Amino acid sequence: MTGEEQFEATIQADDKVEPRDWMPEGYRKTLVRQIAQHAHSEIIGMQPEGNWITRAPTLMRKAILMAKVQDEAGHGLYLYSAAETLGVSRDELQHLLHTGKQKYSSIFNYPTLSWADIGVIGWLVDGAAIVNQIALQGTSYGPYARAMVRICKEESFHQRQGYAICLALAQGSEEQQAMLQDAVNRWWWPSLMMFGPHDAESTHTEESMAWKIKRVSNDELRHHFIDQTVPQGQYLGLTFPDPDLRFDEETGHWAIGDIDWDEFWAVVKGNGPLNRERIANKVKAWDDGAWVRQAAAAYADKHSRLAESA
Ligand code: FAQ
Repeated sequence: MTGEEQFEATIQADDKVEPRDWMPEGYRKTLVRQIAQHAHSEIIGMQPEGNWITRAPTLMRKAILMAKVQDEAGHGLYLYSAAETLGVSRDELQHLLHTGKQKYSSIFNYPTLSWADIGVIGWLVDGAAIVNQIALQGTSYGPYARAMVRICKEESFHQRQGYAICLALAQGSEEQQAMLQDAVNRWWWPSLMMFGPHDAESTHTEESMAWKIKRVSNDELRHHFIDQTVPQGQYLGLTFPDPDLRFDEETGHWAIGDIDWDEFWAVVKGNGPLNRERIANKVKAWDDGAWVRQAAAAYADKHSRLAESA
């Protein structure tokens, strides 16, 4: 069998493609783009919640939030490692992010204005992330699929800690309930946008589905998330900022109004509320951390020389 035939057979059999296997250049490039974008999202995604670590209302909430934000750093590292197996270096990927040549999820360009935002991010943003990532556990590239299994376990805790914050606020004072409702009003539509453009507008879906990189389309995942989330919001006594939201008896699914795609594309193109600030913070952290990378490299170099001379 040629490499190409082997690749096709692996995809057809639902087996995993591994780093040393032959793969089409387009498959490799699509994976690098998606995995890097995913990794960057985890790292940039630390900023909105990191912003509240010093202001968490209790010591317990602070400890939980610190663990959650730290988990996101870990997710970024698993994903950068998966991308590295495709022949790109982590430094190269950082450079592409810092210069705006690679993207990260639109959702992380919105501000966290109140403590309720932290609950709502866990409930809606991590909730949306899990729906997408559970499907990605079945992706055809082995290192990406395996990273997803571990990430999904941790995301499940993230979603629950967010919902637990929302539940406490929903059962709290009128002011706390209003704060929670305000956060839902601001995060609902951006969370739905996380799944990407409608299938008809999605540039990569057809090819990515054929290669089994993507297993479920953007719209299908979005609908799954809506069906799962609306009853959770109702349980909390919340409303959603969509006058057209209704349960469609015929389809058995929730139907929504129109998504504001102008807002989505403005954010994706760098003009969301906080795009510039997020990247500036990231570049500063990279520059400030140069000495740590140099020290780690010098330490590793010293130990490999010691091992060689032993
Ligand atoms: N933001 O052709 P498609 C997390 C771009 S979860 C920005 O449909 P594709 C956890 C897309 O890149 C968030 N850009 O693209 C967490 C493409 O542009 P390009 C991260 C977006 O790739 C929680 C163009 O639009 N999760 O971090 C977005 O087939 C809390 C056309 O779109 C992942 O990345 C967007 N939302 O499908 C962390 C999951 N949507 O590249 C911290 C893995 C689309 O041609 C705190 N990724 N675009 O210039 C995926 O599943 C896919 O890449 C999609 C997009 C579904 C996001």
